[in-house]
Amino acid sequence: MNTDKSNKLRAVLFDVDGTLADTERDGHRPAFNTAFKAFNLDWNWDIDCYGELLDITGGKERIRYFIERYKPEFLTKANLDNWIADLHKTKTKHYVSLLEQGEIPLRPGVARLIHQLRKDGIKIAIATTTTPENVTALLKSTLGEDSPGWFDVIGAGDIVPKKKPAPDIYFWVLEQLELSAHQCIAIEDSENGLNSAHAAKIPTLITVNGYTRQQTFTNALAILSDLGEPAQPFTGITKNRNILNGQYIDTNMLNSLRDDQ
Ligand code: XBP
Ligand code: MG
Repeated sequence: MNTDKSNKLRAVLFDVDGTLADTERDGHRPAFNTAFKAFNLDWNWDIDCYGELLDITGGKERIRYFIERYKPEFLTKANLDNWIADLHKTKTKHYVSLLEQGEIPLRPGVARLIHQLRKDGIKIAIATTTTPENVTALLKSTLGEDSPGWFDVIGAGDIVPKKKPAPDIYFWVLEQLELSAHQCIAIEDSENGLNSAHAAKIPTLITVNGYTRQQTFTNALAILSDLGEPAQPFTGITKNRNILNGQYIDTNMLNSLRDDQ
């Protein structure tokens, strides 16, 4: 257990999907649809339908929920769990190859902030529900071949039994980092992600995207359009619903947002 009680920011814990990159609509969704075709299924998750399904975190869990809700005739299939796992493996293969083609860029400010945190000696970690191969492929295709090694901890997928909004993945990452929640900040894009980090008592900053803009985000340190760039400022409000002044998120602003909470 960590005994350093100082309030200095020691680590930033990044969510992946929707936070590092807008992966859901044009990445995961088409990869699921391609896998369905490969399995001779006439299922198609359109943009709106996928938005609803995003309430369920985890690809395998999302497929199971879809079956329970819309295709109950599949519930009697022999070895349903294995079949879902195979279908999901095919989806992962398609998703990774999409990333390898460089189809999905990082969101504004993400690369800049990661580089600055490394320069400032602040640890960086990943806390995500998605499959580990997906994280590595996204980092390599956007930040370069070595970039997965920049992260002090990568917590992903089935490494914990309960996915977000349960706090398990954040507890796991904190334990690996040997840090306490108050020494960290999490960056998330969704209410499920916020609830997960908040349940682990980690102060959390939100950058919204098309699928999550309407969510309420009670308990977030601040809600931003994105992390911003010097030439492309974010728009945002603080926890107390004050307009957040500033242009882009850097180490100083992360520290002051935590101090103001
Ligand atoms: C988002 C998720 C994931 C992805 C799909 O994770 O819930 O399930 O939609 O990835 P996060 P898999 O926002 O925590 O990064 O199919 O590999 O589960
Ligand atoms: Mg997310």
